[in-house]
Parts: sequence; structure tokens; C-alpha cells
Amino acid sequence: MTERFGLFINGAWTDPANAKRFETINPANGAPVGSFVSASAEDVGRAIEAARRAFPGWKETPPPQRGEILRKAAGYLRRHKDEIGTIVSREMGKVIAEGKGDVQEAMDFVEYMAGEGRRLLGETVPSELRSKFCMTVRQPKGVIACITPWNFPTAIPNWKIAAALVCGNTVVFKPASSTARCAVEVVRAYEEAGVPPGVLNLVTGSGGVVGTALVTDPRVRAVSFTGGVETGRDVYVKGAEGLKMVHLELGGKNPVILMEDADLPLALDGVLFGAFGTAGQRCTATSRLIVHEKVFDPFLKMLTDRLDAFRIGDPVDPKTDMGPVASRDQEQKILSYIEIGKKEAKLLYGGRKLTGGAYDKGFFIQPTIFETAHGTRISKEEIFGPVLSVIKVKDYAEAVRVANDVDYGLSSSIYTRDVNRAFRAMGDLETGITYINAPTIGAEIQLPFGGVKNTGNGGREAGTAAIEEFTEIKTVFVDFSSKLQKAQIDSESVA
Ligand code: UN1
Repeated sequence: MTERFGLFINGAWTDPANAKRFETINPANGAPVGSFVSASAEDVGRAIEAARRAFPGWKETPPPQRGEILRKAAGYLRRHKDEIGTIVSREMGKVIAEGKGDVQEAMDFVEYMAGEGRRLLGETVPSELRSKFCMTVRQPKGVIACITPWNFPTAIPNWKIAAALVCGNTVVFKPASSTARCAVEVVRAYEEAGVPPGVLNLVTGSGGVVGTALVTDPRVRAVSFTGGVETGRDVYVKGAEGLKMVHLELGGKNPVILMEDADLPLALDGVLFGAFGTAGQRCTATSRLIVHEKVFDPFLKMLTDRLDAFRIGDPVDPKTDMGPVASRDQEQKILSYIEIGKKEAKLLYGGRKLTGGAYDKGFFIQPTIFETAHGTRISKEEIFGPVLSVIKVKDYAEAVRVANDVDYGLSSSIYTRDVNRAFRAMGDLETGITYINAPTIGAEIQLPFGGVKNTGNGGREAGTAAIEEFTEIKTVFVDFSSKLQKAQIDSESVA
């Protein structure tokens, strides 16, 4: 029997009567992982109401105490890292080292935010008038909807939840359906840590029902969403109707630029990890390799030789280099892009669904490389799979022009030994994150994460930027002069 899970509302796991249910599966072999409630709009309403009622008490809880709960939640993740990492690997399909890395990233961030409970810094600023004190303090926004993707099923929810909670908000969490089992572990960490009833609520179910109910409910003050551009736009528009703050973290078409003076063996490891790590299913995945013509042939030979030795299979087996893609939908989408690529570009490697034996039960796609001119669909659209478009260029200027000529702007990278060029690239590349001599993936939680153009709408997650995302600034003026002082008018006489 598939293990059944309920919704987490007002501090209790509940299984609404006559609820519809859905199952998640292991994308490596189709085995069921868990059964979950397909929440109705009424269920979502109950979760929002619980969060609304819990808000005043949580807002009044001293932030260091809120941080203490986060510290305990991080402890749960630490104690169960291997077990949860295995659940991530089984339910999402990333290799076990990355499954554990997902949990590590979650716990790192929760711990980092726990410390934020003792900061939540405001500013003190001089006044233009005498006997007057000016400062800013941070206040929570209220009920926040956290809507998260399947590719980092413990890390990304925690980026949002931990930051929202330490700032004093209450949360309704809607995870991607295909990784609902991972979401249960995320919530259990806070439950065991003693988060008060209603402060964190979990509603599983479809975007159409649960997502829409969250984004349109006037009791929800802000929405933090990570996912695809189309859904993100819809969330933004619906949120705008209610004048909600909507934070979007969307796609990428991230380039590695390989210059003629690059350390090629170093770049080889970087490109393999960037393009085929997590089977290319990171927002930050290296989906374009922009190569100087002088090193094009030798580097492509090095790349394809290494892929010959790539082991593709069960992600839980530590010897596996690349697991399946996350779902049948993903598989279909990636394969259809590969077909587009075969028409508009030159297939250099891979290009097929893997079949036969154990492969038949899962969603396995070969690592795939196309040589393409800049401007083809595969070179500009986000595929979110193990498909790398390689583009030949003649110099740095062309490399930057190609790198920037896409709708996205999350991450970018350049491999070069020329320090002047490296510094120039930091300014020239139109992305929120730039790596020098490292691939486009692997951001660390203590720095801001996010992008420009269609990657988002200007905000950043993680680092101290997370605090900006989840607080309202209140500006406070204290006049202790015992008389009316008029800013801009009385202050003029000073000069
Ligand atoms: C994502 O793909 O949405 O930088 C997040 C990285 C990870 C996070 C990626 N730390 O690759």
C-alpha cells in the first residue's frame, strides 16, 4: 500500500473527507512514492485562515525565539540528511550526492536564517531637525504563499519558508505535486521544532486549484513563486489584481563562455557538471556553451569522450553520474526539443530516450549536445533537461553578444585566464549571477540569488536579500523637542 499523507493545517495533519488524491512516483522506475490530498479551494481557505489567525502571536514572538525554532528545524534536517536525501533522489530523480546536497542547502539556509533572528537590521539616520530621532524597523508582511518547484524540493521551499518565518510572517506552502513527499519532510522539520499551530501550513494539489486559490485570496499579502515563466506571469497578473507583492524566480538560458586561453580540463569538468548535473534541470543549468573557434574542436572532442564514460541509471546508486528526468511531462518536453534541434541544428551527441531493461520503466534521456548557430529555438528557449547547445564564436565581443541575446538572465560563466577580460565580463554579462572559471550552477545560500530580464521581476532570494523579500520597512520619526517642528520648512533656517 502506498503511504498516505494529509494536509498540514493549523498544526495538525488532516485528511479531508472524500478528498481526491494523487500519487507521486519514482521517475527511475515508476514505483509509487506516496499518496497525497488534492486540496480543494475550501481546504486552501482553511489553511489561509489558520495562517491569518496565527499571525499576531507569531509577529509578537521575539525574533530570536523564532530563530530558535529554525535552528531546531535545521537540526531535524541535519539528523535525517541521508534519509531525506534519499527521498529526494527517489522522488525527483537527481543522483544521491545531489539529493543530499539539496538537503544540505536547505539546512544551511535555515541555520543562516536562524541567526537572522538576532539581526533583522534596520537603520538609524540623522534628522534635519534638532531633538528628533529617525530609524527604520522591519515588520512582517502577514500571510505569505510559498509556491515551489520540484527541482530543489527541500532547498527552495526552505529558502522561502525559513526567511518568511524568521521575519514574523505566517506561511501557506504549496509544493510542486510531483515532489509532495519531500514537502512532507520540509514541514515535519518545523513541526518537530515546535512551530506554533497555523504558522506553517501545507496544502498539496494542483496549481489550477491550490495555486489560484492562494494567489487570489485577499488574506494572502505576498506570494513567493519559483517555477516556469508562463505560470510565473499568471501568478504575477493574478497577484497584481489584489495588489500583492509577488516575488518571481523563473527560468534561465545560462551560458558558459569558453575563451581561447581557458584552462580546458578545468572547463571540461565545469561544463559537464553545469550541463548534465541534475540532468540539466536546474534554473541555473548550463544550457549554452559559447566557444571560441580556436578551441572548439579539441574541447568538443574532450566533452564527447567524457560522456562516453557517463553512467546513466538509478540515481540512488552512488556510482550513477546522471539519473532520469523528473517526470513523464518533462521527458516529453525535452524529447520534443530534441526533435526540434535535430531539424534546426547539428546533433553532436546523444539525442535519444534510453530504452531496454531497467530504462523502460523510467524517464531516461541521453546527455545531448547540438552544434547550433545562435538564434535557433534550442539556443534561446529553456529546455530544462540534459541538452546543451554549443555555439562557435570568433572573439569576446561576439561571445558576449550571443550570451546576452536571450530573454533570460539568471546565471552566466566565463572561463579565461585573462584577468582584465574576467573583470570586463562581470560587467558585460546580463545576468543576476556570474561565475569566473566555474560553471553556472552552485550558488551559495549566503549570497543573493536571482536574475534579470524574464528570469524574475527584480527581487532576490537567499542571502540578506531574503530579509528584504519578506519584510515591510517601517520608517519611524521620534520628535522629543516638545514642539511642532516642520520638516523642509523649519529646517531651512539652519542653513
Ligand atoms: C534552481 O535551479 O532553481 O545554484 C536553484 C544552484 C543551486 C540552486 C539552484 N544552489 O545550482
